[in-house]
Amino acid sequence: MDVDAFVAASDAYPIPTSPDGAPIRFSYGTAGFRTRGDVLASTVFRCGAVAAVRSAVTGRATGIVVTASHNPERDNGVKLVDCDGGMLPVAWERHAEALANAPGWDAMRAAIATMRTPAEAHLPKHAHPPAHAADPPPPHVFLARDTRPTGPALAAAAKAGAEAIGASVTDLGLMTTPQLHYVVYASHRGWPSAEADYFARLARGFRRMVAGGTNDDDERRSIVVDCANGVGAAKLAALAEAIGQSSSDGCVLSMDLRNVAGESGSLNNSVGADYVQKEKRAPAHGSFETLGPSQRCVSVDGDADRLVYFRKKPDGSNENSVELFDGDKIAALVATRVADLLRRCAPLNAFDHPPLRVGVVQTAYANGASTAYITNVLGVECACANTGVKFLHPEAEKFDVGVYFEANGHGTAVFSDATIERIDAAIERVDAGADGGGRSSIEQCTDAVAALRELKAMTEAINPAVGDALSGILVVEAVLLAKGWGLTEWGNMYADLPSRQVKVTVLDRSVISVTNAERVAVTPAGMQAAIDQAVGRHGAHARAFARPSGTEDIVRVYAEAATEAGAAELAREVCGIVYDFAGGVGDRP
Ligand code: 16G
Ligand code: MG
Repeated sequence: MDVDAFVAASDAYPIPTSPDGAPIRFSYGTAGFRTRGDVLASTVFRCGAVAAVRSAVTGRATGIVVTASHNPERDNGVKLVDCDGGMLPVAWERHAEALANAPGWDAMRAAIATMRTPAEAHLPKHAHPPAHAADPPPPHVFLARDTRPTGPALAAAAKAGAEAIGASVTDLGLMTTPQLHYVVYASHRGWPSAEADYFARLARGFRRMVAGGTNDDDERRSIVVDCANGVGAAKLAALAEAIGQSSSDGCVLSMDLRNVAGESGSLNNSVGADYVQKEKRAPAHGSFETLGPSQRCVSVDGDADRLVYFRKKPDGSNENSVELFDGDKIAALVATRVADLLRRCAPLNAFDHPPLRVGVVQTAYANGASTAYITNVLGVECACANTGVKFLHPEAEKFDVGVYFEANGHGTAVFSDATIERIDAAIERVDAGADGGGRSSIEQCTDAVAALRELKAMTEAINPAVGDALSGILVVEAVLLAKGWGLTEWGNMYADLPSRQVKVTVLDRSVISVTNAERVAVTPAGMQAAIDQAVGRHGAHARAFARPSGTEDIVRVYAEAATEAGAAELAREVCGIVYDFAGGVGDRP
C-alpha cells in the first residue's frame, strides 16, 4: 500500500466547499454516499482507496459502483462491494466516512491506519480462504458505473484513488449494481465472472426452471418492462438475447423494453421502480396507459437492483393507478415455490436429516397481510430486520434457504452453500439411478426428481450475492410459468391491507431512536405510547411506526389499517404525533 502516494494524489481532488466556505460534509447513507454528482469527485476518489484497502485487508478483490440508484439524474453516488460480493461491513462505513471527510494528509493517513488494524478487519463470515494466504495477492478492485452524465469522470476518480494507493483496477464500464456484486462474488469463488458468463448462467437457470412448465398461452409469456431510462435497459436486452440463445424451441419469454432512451434528464424521471411503488401509478412515460389490465408489467430502478410488478387496475377507475405486486408479493411467490418444491422432493428423503429451514425476511414496511400469509398459510418462518440490504441479507443467511425482500423491491433468495451441496448430492444420487424413497410410487419419484431439478435451477437463476432486478424478473416469470399462473392467481395469494407511507420534516431526526426492527420508537419519551394509542383506536388490523430515514433528512411514517380511510387517518395522526414529540418543522400535518 502506498499511502504517501495516495495522500499526495488527493490534492488533485480537493474537498468542495459550500457557499459559506466550509468544506461540504459527506455522510455514508443506508447504502453508500449519495448526493449531487458535481461535488462527489473527492469522495469517490477516496472511496477508490477504501475499496483498495479493503481488498488488501481481506486478501481478495472488492468492488465499487458509481451510481445514485433511483435518485434524479443530477445526483450520483458510490456503493462499495465487499470481497464476498456482499455489502461493505457496517463497521467500515465510519472508516469510509472518516476518509471522505479527512481535512488533510495526516487525517487521511490516520483513517487508513484505522482500517488496517487487525481488530477492524471484520472478515466476511463465508470468506473462502485467500488463494495465496501466505503471500497475499496485490489489492484488486472491480469498478463499474451506471448511465449518469457525471459517471465517467467519477469512475475515473475512483480508479485514480485505488491505483494511487497501489491497487490494480478492472474497469467494467457500464453495469448494474447487482452485476458488479456478482462479479466480485464469482471471482471470490474462482468462477467465470464475465457478463456473458453471468447472463448464460441466469438464462440456463431460467430455461431449466420452466422446463416442465404448463403454460403455453403467448400473452402470459410477454412482459412490458419499464427500465427507468437506466443502465438496466441495455443489460436486459443482452439478457433477453442470452435467453433466446439458450432456447432450442423459440423464446419462452418476450420482453417489451420501455424507457430505454436515456435522454438527458429522463433517468428515474416519473418512471422506474421507486416511482411506481411509492406513487402506486404506472410510469408517466413509455405509453403504459395504453396497456390493458391483463398485461404484466415490471419496473426496475436506475441501477436495476430492485423491481416491482404492476398492472392497470382492472376496474379502470383512474387511468394511471395500478395494482402493485411489490417486494412482499414477490417474496411470497418465491417462498411458495420453494416450499412447494421441497414438499414435492419428500419421496427422495434428501432434505429430512436435518430438515431444511426455510425462512422469509421482511422489514417493518412489509404489509401485514403478507406476513400473515407467509406465517399462517404457507407455514414458513418470518423474520423482521432493519431497513437496508446490509441488514436483511445476513438475516436471510441464518436460514438454509432465506428469501428476503423489502416492500420496495430489493431482495433475493439465499441458498446456503451447505444447502446447494445437499441439492447437488441428491441430483447425483438420482442420476446414478438410486431412487431414494423406498415406499414411493414411480410417479411420486418422477415428480420429486422434477422438483429437485427445478430447485437447482432456481439457485442458478437467482443472483446469490444481492437483490438483482434482472434475475428477479427471470425467477418471477419462471415461477409464474411453471405454476401456470397469471397476475390474477398471483394477486389472489392475499389482499394487501390499505397502507400509507408519508414523510415528516423535523429539526433533527436523530432525536428519534428505534428498536425491535424499527417498529418501536425508544425516544423521544412518550412518542411510542402516543402512537400505540392512535393505533389502538383504528381496529384489529391497524399498525403504524415512525423511523428516521437513512437516506434523506426526514422521518418516515408508515400506517396500515383495514380500510383506505383508516390507513390515511392513522398516518395523519401519527405524523401529528411525530411533529409534536420530535420537533416538527413547518405546518403541523
Ligand atoms: C437504501 C437501501 C434500501 C432501503 C432504503 C431505505 C440498499 C442497497 N438500499 O436505498 O434497501 O430500503 O435505503 O431508505 O440497501 P430510507 O432509510 O431513506 O427509508
Ligand atoms: Mg437501486
